[in-house]
Amino acid sequence: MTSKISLVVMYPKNSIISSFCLLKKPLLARRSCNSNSPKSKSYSKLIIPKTISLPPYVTGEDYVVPHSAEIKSPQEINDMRPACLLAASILKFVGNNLKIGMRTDEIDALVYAKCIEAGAYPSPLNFKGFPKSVCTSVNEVVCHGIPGSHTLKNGDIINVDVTVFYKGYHGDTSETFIIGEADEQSKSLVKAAERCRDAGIRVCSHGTPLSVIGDIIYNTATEAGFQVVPFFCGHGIGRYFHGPPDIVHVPCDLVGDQKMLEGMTFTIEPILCDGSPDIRIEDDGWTVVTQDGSRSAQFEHTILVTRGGFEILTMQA
Ligand SMILES: [Co+2]
Repeated sequence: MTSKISLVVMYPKNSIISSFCLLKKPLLARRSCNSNSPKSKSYSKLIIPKTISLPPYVTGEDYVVPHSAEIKSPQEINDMRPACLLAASILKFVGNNLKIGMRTDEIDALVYAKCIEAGAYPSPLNFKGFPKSVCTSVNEVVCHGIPGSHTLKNGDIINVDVTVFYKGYHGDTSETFIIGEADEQSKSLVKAAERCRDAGIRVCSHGTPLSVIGDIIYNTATEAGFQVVPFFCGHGIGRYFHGPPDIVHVPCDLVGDQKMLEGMTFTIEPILCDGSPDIRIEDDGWTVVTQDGSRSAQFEHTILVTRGGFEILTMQA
């Protein structure tokens, strides 16, 4: 799941600046960049079995998201692995079961059932008021789509974003799937989004500036003829769902020269669109759509920075 950017003047160099209001928030507001303020919060009333441990934002316990990027110990990394692998396996299961005519709330039910069966909590459920267990973002929906009555049609593209809370840690991964046979433009958009994520991952290594991720993603998208939606970033992840560092998917001077360090875990999750990257948030306070109705695609992994490179934690062997 993406976190919302509120960095000042967040836009790719040499590109048309979007007028979206997030751009104008003061830098001081930066740490609130993970916060959403839905106009109507509709918390789910689903009953979670007592055997499943709940994240603090559900129990109401105090918990501290670190103020700076956390360096995890080898033990903490090992403790986090099962959550990441579980998220990957649920995403794969969902991907294998998508079909024309399926409603997005059936996908939600699948994810919920798979989590409960594994003894995990579906992280999006009641996270800042998100009402479902997974985000399903179809076609022009950029991210944070709420599963509902939308029925998948031939040629749709859908991002399914799975995050689980398991054994005290979150693991976060998403993919965009093509339903049936899509047109060439959609296919190349989806391929480019995956390439961008993977290019962003490949540059990760101890000592590399975090800003390099946005540079390579932006260049890769541009070469493919697509734009990166700049308003949503990857995020540090661990015992908390969203924390520092922000992983900005476009070149941005304000990212500064912070370096990746061995033991950091964060997500890389660029969103590409085949039209203007301007967005609008719908009245439910969550669903983000492109202003011009153009399609968007996103891929995400949770990664670990290592001494010599990276490890993709949400990749199954
Ligand atoms: Co995420």
